[in-house]
Amino acid sequence: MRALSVPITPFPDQRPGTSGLRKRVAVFRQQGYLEAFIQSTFDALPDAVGEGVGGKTLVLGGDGRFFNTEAAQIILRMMAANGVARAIVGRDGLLSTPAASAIIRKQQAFGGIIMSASHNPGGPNGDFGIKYNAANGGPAPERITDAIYRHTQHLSAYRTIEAGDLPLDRLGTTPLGAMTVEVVDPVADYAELMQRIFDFDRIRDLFRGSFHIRFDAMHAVTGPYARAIFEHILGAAPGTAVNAQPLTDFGGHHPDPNPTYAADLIGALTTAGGPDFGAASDGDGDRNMVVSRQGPISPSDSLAILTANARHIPWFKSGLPGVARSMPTSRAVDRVAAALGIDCYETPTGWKYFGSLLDAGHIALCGEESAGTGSNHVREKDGLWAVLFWLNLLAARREPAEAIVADHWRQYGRDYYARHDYEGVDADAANRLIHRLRDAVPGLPGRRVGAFTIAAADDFAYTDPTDGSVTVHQGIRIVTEDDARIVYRLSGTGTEGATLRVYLERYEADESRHALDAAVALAPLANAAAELARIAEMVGRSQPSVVA
Ligand code: G16
Repeated sequence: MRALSVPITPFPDQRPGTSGLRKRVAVFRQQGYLEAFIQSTFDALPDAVGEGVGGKTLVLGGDGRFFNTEAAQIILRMMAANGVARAIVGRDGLLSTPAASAIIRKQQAFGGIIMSASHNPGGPNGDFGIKYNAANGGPAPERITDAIYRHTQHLSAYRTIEAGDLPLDRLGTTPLGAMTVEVVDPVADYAELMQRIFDFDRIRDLFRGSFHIRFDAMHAVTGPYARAIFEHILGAAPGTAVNAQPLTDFGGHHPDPNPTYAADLIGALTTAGGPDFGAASDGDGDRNMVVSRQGPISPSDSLAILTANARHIPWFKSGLPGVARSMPTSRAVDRVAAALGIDCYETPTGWKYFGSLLDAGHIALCGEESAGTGSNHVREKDGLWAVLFWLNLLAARREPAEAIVADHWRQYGRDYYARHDYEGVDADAANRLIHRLRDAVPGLPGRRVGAFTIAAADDFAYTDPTDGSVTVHQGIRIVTEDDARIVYRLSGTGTEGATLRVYLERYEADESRHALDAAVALAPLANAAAELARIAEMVGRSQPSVVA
């Protein structure tokens, strides 16, 4: 097979964000666009980690969205041309993000390439994305993503080989040039890992009774995983996994498990005679939503409840060294960590910040408000793992999920929480709003806004305790005298304009006030947040586009 070096002009817009590079499919399909990013990644690794991909094993898989299989073939040819010795690929080019992380770790691979734009819509008019995961199985740290970006700016050619497409629908090993391509079952290693973490016998017992769950795979990558694990291994009723066939356009839906896009699931749970427990995962299987018969359990509460109940899980039977949450996630887990006498770390948004704490053994459990929960079993957040954690908990406590939530609030108090997103706003206007707040920070303490008096304000900066690296400008934090909190930050994952996120939380110790609607409980704070940032005036929106 002939090796080729194809000349190329750089694409200046290839800066990887929170989760790699995400763009419209049409952008990725421009001549040489995908290739430029992949070649830059390969070229950047010697600078960033001291070694290149030559002679190494790499893992490849994606969430099955439009362009997934085409991209897999392009990437495999480029891996072969760049001297990779062995490529491990999920059948049909599929691997959930946590399963890719698990395989990288199990096979001690050098790294992996994940083709996904996570929860963003798919199809020819949707989004595509690429991210590089390092040898620990986690998202590339900044020293790698910065090096990739530098290389994208002056790349002049990419390397590939002349070869036809490989049959990725068949398990087995095929040579591609001097490289070996191993097509593996995307579910097998992951399912085996889950059985080492949770008490599957206990969960099987639960399903033998009258207990029913509904898992919505949203036509994304977790369908085959959910069928295999819930229905075949754990004995849940056939049909437990709905929308379980991965589709390239996710059935025209938005594969984002939140109350807006998973409204059907919430409807089913809150209707008399419906299932006892519900859950959903996103495009690439790393996010989770869990739903009791009283509606969705907020990701921040879920993290706190899992931390408080970790002792029920075999994997955590010797306790937790510490936990972590991203800064905008509610402080519910902090209260549990304090009661358990363990450390609680507050990190910037982005799973990679948890990775170094997990690698160093400082924490074993972590999560974020954006529907991500995970542990030291892989280095990505893990949707199905979170659902299994809840099932193991329900099986151990033999109480309904809503009772476990109410009991938690009784013990620790309730942190009312909501996120208001202003999507697709003008990027310059959104940046001006954040800069204005940043400049105002020193003068905010003591100032009144609506019914609140500001006690403290800062622009969140983080020092990684493992290597001392400092990350600045991670969001404006405002804490009021009665300990309510407002956070403003711009999303790092959108593909159109900017998304302003406003995070609201208020603590309520009084049990008789735990059953309020979160929107009602947070309305005065939401008004204060809009007023303080002058949102309507600065970005021209009087209402958020999504309330999560
Ligand atoms: C990614 C990151 C998460 C982050 C989320 C939202 O998740 O891995 O750590 O919380 O984006 O980020 P932002 O608020 O900047 O949009 P995913 O599921 O999109 O890969």
